[in-house]
Amino acid sequence: MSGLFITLEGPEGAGKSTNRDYLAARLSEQGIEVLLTREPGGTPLAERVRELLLTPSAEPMAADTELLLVFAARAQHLAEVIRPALARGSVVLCDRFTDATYAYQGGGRGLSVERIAQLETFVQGELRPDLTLLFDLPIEVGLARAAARGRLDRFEQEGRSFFEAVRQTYLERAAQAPSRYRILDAGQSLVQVQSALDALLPELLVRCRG
Ligand code: T5A
Repeated sequence: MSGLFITLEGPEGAGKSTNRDYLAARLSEQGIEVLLTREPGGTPLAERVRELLLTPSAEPMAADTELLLVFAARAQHLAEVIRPALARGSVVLCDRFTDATYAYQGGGRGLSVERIAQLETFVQGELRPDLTLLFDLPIEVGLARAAARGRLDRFEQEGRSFFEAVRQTYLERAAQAPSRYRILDAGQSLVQVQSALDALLPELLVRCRG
């Protein structure tokens, strides 16, 4: 594969989608072919799985069901979108990927890291993100941003301890593999976050032109 796989991660309301679009515009201006996508989702079938995962339901979803649905959607997304784009040499900017599974299903739900790692290898083989931008911010700031948009999805209805575990897991993973992660302070104003992204741009352009 010759493209570059960049993921954006972080707790709820961290600004991943907003900044994914901003970064895509900056890279496109420089003549880089960028593919924007997201998880769960990214294909029609995977978007249907996303609906199952995000829509609140009277029937509680078992944590293992949640984990398997996340990876089922990912398998489709990889086959249909991510692997072909990387093979074409595109830069793929993906709003959440498997770090979110470690953070939400591992940290938040308390599922075994070993089991997640087994599924990761089963579904992805050796494919891992080349670079991950972690948008970190205090839980209450992100939840307030999410709440300001209106109705909360199934994950956003979780309690504070769930999101603290999510945030902590992200930070621990970033500390374990610092060469893959760039941590941005997403609690700042949007202008400040985007100026931090601008500061990363020269490095990103070098890697995109690889
Ligand atoms: N999930 C996902 C799993 O459990 N396991 C997995 O493996 C995967 C892949 C997906 C859910 O699925 C879970 C995690 C999630 O709960 P989602 O909608 O993709 O849901 O993720 P959310 O985090 O819920 O998406 P949000 O849209 O809430 O957050 P974003 O994308 O981080 O934030 P964004 O850009 O939409 O911004 C939110 C609001 O804040 C404003 C924006 O304008 C917007 O209104 N904003 C700022 N305001 C002030 N200052 C800033 N710096 C701002 N940045 C953005």
